Amino acid sequence: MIDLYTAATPNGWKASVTLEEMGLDYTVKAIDISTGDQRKPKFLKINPNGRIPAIVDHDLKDENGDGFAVFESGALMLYLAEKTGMLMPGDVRGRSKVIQWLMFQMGGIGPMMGQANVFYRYFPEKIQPAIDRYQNESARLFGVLDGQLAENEYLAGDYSIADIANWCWVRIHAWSGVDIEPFENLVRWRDQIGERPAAIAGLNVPYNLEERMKAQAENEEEFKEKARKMLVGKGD
Ligand SMILES: N[C@@H](CCC(=O)N[C@@H](CS)C(=O)NCC(=O)O)C(=O)O
Repeated sequence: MIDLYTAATPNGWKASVTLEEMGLDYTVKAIDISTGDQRKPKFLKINPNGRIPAIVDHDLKDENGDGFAVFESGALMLYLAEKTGMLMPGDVRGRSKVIQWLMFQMGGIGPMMGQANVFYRYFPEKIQPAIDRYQNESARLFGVLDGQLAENEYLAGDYSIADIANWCWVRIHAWSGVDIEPFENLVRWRDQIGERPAAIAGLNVPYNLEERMKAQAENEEEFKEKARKMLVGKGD
């Protein structure tokens, strides 16, 4: 059995969509990143970096006899792919291609869109050159994905963890203030993956963010205020 420590964010969905695609049994441990659960000592033992997602796989023991913990979403996805033999080919060339597009998300799409979110949505001051820098770089990276998807149904051979990783971020492009309509192949791929039952199920973990926001009438300002506090490590 696997414990998944997560929140309703793109990095969290990368883990839950992967687990859903693999049909693995897992227990959701919701971490409230707006109130600082991720900085509590108990969680820091699982992820010393104090970020979600992380898993503890109780089927494999660490050197102390506890369940094996994995943090960093990309490492977590690779671990699960290796554990199950799913969503990543076994041959050296195919495996390398998946890892390349996974690293593209980890080192490019994630950080650039993440900073676009910070400067476009959450930061109290509007620093236009910073907004432009991160939005333009995100758009440039979308162009790279679009080019790859013009020639290929998925990013690296068959549907893989590389698609899941990039998709979980690309789908929130509007939150980063970056349009994807000019990238028709990217739109096709975004919509295609969005119809997969496992993708739909994974987005409901730990809860459906859009429905929660509507139900709680949590307006954008409150959400942004929570994110601002989180940025300075001051969630209540
Ligand atoms: N490189 C990390 C990034 C994880 C990350 O930044 N997670 C965010 C949510 S998407 C988080 O935990 N934020 C809490 C905080 O900033 O304190 C990964 O891919 O797992």
